[in-house]
Amino acid sequence: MALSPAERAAVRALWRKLGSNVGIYATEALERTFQAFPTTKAYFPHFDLSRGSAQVKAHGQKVADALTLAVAHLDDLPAALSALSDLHARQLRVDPVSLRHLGHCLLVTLARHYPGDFSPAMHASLHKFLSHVISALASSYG
Ligand code: HNI
Repeated sequence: MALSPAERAAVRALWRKLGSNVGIYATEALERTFQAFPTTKAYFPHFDLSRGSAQVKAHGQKVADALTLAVAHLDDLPAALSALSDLHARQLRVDPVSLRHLGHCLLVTLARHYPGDFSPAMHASLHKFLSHVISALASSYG
């Protein structure tokens, strides 16, 4: 189900607050994903995955930019993310479970850095947003 107007407003408000820090949090979320769900590391054999890796940081910024694009296109996520869906589902064949692991770690990271904003309603809104992003990315899978 699409995000309600209130859920969209919550996601947009938090994103405004994140400002230029989205890359920092996406990087932390990637580091958490690799540590908490080590099977996800298999997709990055060509990366230095050690803590503080410049490659992970650069990749975190790319993930962050894609998420910011998604926030700007809440009405039409599948179209906005169609090229990325093709990349993840068809070319990289990232399994949907790994996508959900990163979504979970993004949620944990944001809750940790914005505890005062993380009401149950904000939690639900972000979870729904991330679920939509993940569905869009996995939509070419098959
Ligand atoms: Ni993902 C590349 C966004 C989840 C594995 N990924 C990208 C790029 C973006 C991106 C943007 C860069 C594309 C380009 O260069 O054209 N990835 C996202 C987003 C999510 C996500 C928004 C989920 C919220 N990716 C994942 C997950 C995995 C993953 C969960 C594997 C566990 N992604 C990759 C790999 C690449 C990649 C592998 C290529 C990396 C490289 O540079 O070689």
